[in-house]
Amino acid sequence: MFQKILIANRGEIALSIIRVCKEMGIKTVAVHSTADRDSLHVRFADESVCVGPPASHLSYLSIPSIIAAAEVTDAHAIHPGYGFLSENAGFSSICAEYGIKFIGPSAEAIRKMGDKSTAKATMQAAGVPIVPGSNGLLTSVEEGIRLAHEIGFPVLLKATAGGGGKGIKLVETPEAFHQKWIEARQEAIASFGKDGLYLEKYIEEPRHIEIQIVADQYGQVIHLSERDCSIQRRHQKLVEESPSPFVTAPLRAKITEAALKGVAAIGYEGVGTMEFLVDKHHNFYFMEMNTRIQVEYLVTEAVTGFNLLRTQIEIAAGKRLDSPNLYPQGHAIELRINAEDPFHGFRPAPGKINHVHFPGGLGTTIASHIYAGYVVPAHYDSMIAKLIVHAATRADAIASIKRALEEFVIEGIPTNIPFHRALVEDEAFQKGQFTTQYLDTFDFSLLKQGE
Ligand code: MV4
Repeated sequence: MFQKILIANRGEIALSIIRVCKEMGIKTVAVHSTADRDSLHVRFADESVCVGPPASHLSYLSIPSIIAAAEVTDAHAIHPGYGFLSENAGFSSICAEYGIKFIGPSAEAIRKMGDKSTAKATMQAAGVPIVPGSNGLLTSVEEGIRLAHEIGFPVLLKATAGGGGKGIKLVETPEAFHQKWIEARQEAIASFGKDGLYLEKYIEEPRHIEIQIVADQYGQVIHLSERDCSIQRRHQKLVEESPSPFVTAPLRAKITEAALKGVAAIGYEGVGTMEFLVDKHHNFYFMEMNTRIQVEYLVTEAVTGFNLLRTQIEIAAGKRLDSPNLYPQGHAIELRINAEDPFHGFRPAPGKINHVHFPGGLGTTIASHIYAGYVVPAHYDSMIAKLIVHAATRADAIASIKRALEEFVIEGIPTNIPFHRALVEDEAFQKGQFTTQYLDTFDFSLLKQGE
């Protein structure tokens, strides 16, 4: 087992990784920017290294600074958390060159899944259902138009280097195709420096269902069932739950089997997520694979009792998986609490937190790095806490989460808690009737100021 791990991240995920390391008897090194000097991850770790100024690209994304921090502290492994360098194939391979274990998959696996068109082709070859569309990249606008006619409009043009909602254009008519093609290519070059586009049939009002998988170094793969992450705003997830209120036992059996088959085909190591779109007829299609631990991992930990962060470290150290596939027990829901103002278009609202009170109670978990007096920096993601409840049934979980939201106090900066309070009162949410388009028609005037 590793004697010392460097955590190349900040916020609650850095804290959670440090906690797990302590329980495993592993020493920890925190890295931080100058903006995060007073952060809890710095205080909780055994050692810390300042890796640069506030801007992420000069600190948490600075590969030379982070490798140097690992070298000087003699850390033999790096946990990348989520975001930042977690899906950076170059970083994974540089770690390997320096004899530092990257806690995650190989550079090759990250690269293969990072190119969305390659990922799709790989999964199709493995027998995983994919959205009908082009076989690989489009080679001309004429080919695109011909194919779109075959598939039927509307279609989507997607940048192969995209993901998480960036670089996607909806094309509703043949007349609009040429213009959208030009826009999509320009955006792809500007955002990713890569112009490759592929075409897909547009799936209307789908659900976003993802399967948590875990693979060891010896080819063993298990799944930990699904999460429903359909409730998103501008491709930012706000609510995640397991099990999905939409997924039936037969659908669960098929989708988890497909996820396992796909992961087994790519020689994968570590935790990962297979994302699927599911239409109203229960047809499901592979969308992309995330090759990291995700923000919503606690939902799966709650319903399975499986320690994902600990397992990541054990697998990286060469331990064999000895768990069967795991299915949800009871129901878990997570709400992401962000420092943003829901009364002003959810604009980011960094600043000083004067007072906090976290909810508690059986089955109520808070994952957060904030405290009274903490200043939320403007330089990073606006997520400041996750509220997770676990109860016997979905109705019980909703009752707990309403109660927990009543207790929750954050003073000094606006947060999206008023949005969550309105959401949990919504009838469609309570009935589990929502798709990825749910928030497009949500009545935000129901939000109440104050409290
Ligand atoms: C789609 C789709 C409908 N049809 N692909 C958005 C994020 C990126 N990962 C893929 N996305 C979508 N791809 C086809 N063929 C609809 C979306 C989509 C979406 C997907 C998941 C969660 C929220 C979403 C919100 C809008 C659009």
